[in-house]
Amino acid sequence: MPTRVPRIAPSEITPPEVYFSRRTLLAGALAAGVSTLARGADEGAPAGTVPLHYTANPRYAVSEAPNKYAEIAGYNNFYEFGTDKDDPSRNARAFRTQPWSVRVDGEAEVRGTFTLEDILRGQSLEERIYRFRCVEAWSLVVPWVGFPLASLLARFKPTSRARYVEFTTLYDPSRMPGQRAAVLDWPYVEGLRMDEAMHPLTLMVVGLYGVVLPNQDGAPLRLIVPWKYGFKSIKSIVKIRFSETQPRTTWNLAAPNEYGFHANVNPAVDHPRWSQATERRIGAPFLAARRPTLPFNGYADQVASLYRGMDLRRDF
Ligand SMILES: Nc1nc2c(c(=O)[nH]1)N[C@H]1C(S)=C(S)[C@@H](COP(=O)(O)O)O[C@H]1N2
Ligand SMILES: [Mo]
Repeated sequence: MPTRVPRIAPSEITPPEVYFSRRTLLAGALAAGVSTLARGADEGAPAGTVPLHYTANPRYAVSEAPNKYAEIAGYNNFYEFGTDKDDPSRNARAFRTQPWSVRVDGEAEVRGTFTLEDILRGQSLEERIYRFRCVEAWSLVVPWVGFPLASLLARFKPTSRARYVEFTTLYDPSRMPGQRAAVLDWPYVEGLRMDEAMHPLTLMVVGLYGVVLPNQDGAPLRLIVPWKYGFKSIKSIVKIRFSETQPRTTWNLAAPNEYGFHANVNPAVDHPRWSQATERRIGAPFLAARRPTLPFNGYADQVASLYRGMDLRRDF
């Protein structure tokens, strides 16, 4: 029988709204404020954003200059809120992410429905400055705030049959207007092999630039897998399912010859309709904007061994 993570006594339950906006966040407002200021007034998160309590993890920080908050929050792919890059920031403004819960299912001893508060309990948030590379050949450097996915998945005690983990985005056309059109096969689904999911680089993200994740970036909970093309980094997650077989993934279903399951950043394997050899850094001056794409997006030392023996041209 699956067990459940013990629930706290009703008298102790703080509504997620209060928990996420007051206890966790404002407790660290001072520390968060300091690091935001250190970046310079024009690059930090604007007024009205909610600071998070986190520590910087220099071990996972690229030396390239981070993009500006306005670039990260204003140039998005989130088809649930429209297909143009500036649609999500406008159309997700009214999206409510509280209350939020995540259903955990499949090959795990611990299953059930967990509130965002349950998911965050016991996790300490860290900031990691990752390169982020979209399959459309643009890139950003983003100071994400989150916690290793591995530390969340371990709590569900995956069984020995769990070889993959599947993630699902919220399906609610009344709140996600882009879902009223059949642009993609909703809800958005993605998946990782267990060893990829448990890799220390794989981050469950709740914020960026020291503040709570803007809706357009996948609030309240999204994945970041920095060595894979951006479409693997699924947003607004409501379901996690452990499985024995490889899950279906949205972009692979939409165009299997263009988007593979693995989707490792690979300058040597072109997209059928364009080159993947270089990328355009959003916001960089025109002449500096184009730069060579790195194998595994620059994380080869840490992840190439996961794919030893695989033909990455065939398994793209
Ligand atoms: N649910 C959902 N997740 C998604 C997408 C989407 O359309 N829907 N787009 C993906 C793609 S293609 C990219 S490049 C990144 C963009 O993340 P960002 O807007 O935070 O930069 O989100 C990924 N996650
Ligand atoms: Mo993307």
